[in-house]
Amino acid sequence: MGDAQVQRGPGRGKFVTFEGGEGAGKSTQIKMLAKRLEAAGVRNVSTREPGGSAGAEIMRHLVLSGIGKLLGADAETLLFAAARDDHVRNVILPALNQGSWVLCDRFFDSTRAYQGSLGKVAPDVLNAMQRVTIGDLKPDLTIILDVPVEIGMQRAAVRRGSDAPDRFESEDVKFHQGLREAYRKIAADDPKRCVLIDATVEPDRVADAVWDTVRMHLFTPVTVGPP
Ligand code: T5A
Repeated sequence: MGDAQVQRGPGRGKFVTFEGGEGAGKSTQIKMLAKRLEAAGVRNVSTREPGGSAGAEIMRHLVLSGIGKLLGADAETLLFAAARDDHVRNVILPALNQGSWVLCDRFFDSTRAYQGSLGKVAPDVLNAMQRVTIGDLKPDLTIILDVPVEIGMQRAAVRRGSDAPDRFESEDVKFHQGLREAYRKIAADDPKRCVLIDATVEPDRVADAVWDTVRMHLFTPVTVGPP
């Protein structure tokens, strides 16, 4: 993240990340949460990984083209890390430091699940990449949308229509099952930051669960003083 600094204190925006397998409904829920925050007077920016900044969007085309599969999991991790570095420096930190909330579709938990658990990249490599790209920038809240593999893959297929499946969509059912388990473990290992939400129900009901979670975790309660 170069010279970019994480500011602390009440003026800083909240950083919320959305995670889950393919077709879990992350983009859908980010749009719905952004509207609710807007209505509540909370300035917010929606972004995504890989991508979200000019440099990282170029990297997005590269990684989703499948080149990482040819290079191997360690090199693929470096590509995601390079994209994240650009994104954090140019989009996420400036927005948070200006007091805006940031809603991000995937972040470092995706690297831990896809490249770590599934790609078998060693934890010390992941930790080193994390130190370089995000330093001590951690999400204030991570919402993990949980759906059975068949439902997620079916939704992803409907969304892409006649386009070819990308690098990870074309992996087999066993891969996607492993992914679901990896996310469940991430949620269990860090219960203060991560909340697992059942995303099999219709979008409005998932959005209600997301909103309750956001309010409970991130809205400062109004303290009523003595009369
Ligand atoms: N990756 C990424 C890594 O390997 N390492 C990393 O470090 C990072 C950052 C990114 C790929 O890169 C990998 C992970 C990914 O494979 P992507 O194109 O950004 O690829 O794709 P995804 O993040 O997987 O997102 P998707 O677009 O596949 O899924 P979403 O955003 O979870 O789902 P969404 O909202 O687009 O919904 C999909 C469809 O389902 C419907 C929607 O209308 C849409 O048609 N839908 C629902 N239908 C019924 N009920 C609901 N509750 C629904 N919610 C949504």
